[in-house]
Amino acid sequence: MFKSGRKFWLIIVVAIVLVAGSVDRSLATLLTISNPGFDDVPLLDGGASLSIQGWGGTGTYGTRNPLSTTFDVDYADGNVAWINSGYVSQVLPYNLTAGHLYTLTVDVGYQQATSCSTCTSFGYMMELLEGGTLLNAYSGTGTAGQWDKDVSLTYLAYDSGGPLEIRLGTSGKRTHFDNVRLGNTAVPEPATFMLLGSGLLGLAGFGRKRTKVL
Ligand SMILES: [Ca+2]
Ligand SMILES: [Ca+2]
Repeated sequence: MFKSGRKFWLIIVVAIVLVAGSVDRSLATLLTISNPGFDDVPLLDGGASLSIQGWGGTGTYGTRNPLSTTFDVDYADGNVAWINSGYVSQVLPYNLTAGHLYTLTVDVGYQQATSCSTCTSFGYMMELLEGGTLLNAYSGTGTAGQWDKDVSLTYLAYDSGGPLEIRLGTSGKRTHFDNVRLGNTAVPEPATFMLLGSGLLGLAGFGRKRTKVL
């Protein structure tokens, strides 16, 4: 009796873990960002413009197609965003949703000292906002000539809110960003687990009753 009870509980736990796992995987998506790789407007190699399609901002910023000698290794991902003393931002067509985990990921690069002798400050920041309110921020330090790939921050939403916004900025000169991604994963809440558990218990109770009658 005790043995079969333990087995029953083990089955419930495994079922919950399996269902929760599949829910988590099926709801993990990348949210659509306008011009996330800054390649909407084609530029010649070495070319630059003082605007970024789909993005607003402060300070001086624009789109750039780096020359092969701009970074230590020839940059292979087309255009990038560049910013001097300010930030670029984009409000997304998605509202903050309770129970979702958001992961903001970008690549950050600084050109070689030989191509910019006055580029001596390598601090940058990335922020995730909701309705103009900061949710989470990350401040990092880059290296001349290098790209830091997949720099990320996360935010787990306990409450729903207004439209999500991404900000990428710097107090320095010629900070480059590329490949902006915002992942969105629905996280099963403890309440979901409890509902699921009680549902399974109800089924179990029903099954036991029938067994008794038979
Ligand atoms: Ca790009
Ligand atoms: Ca190039």
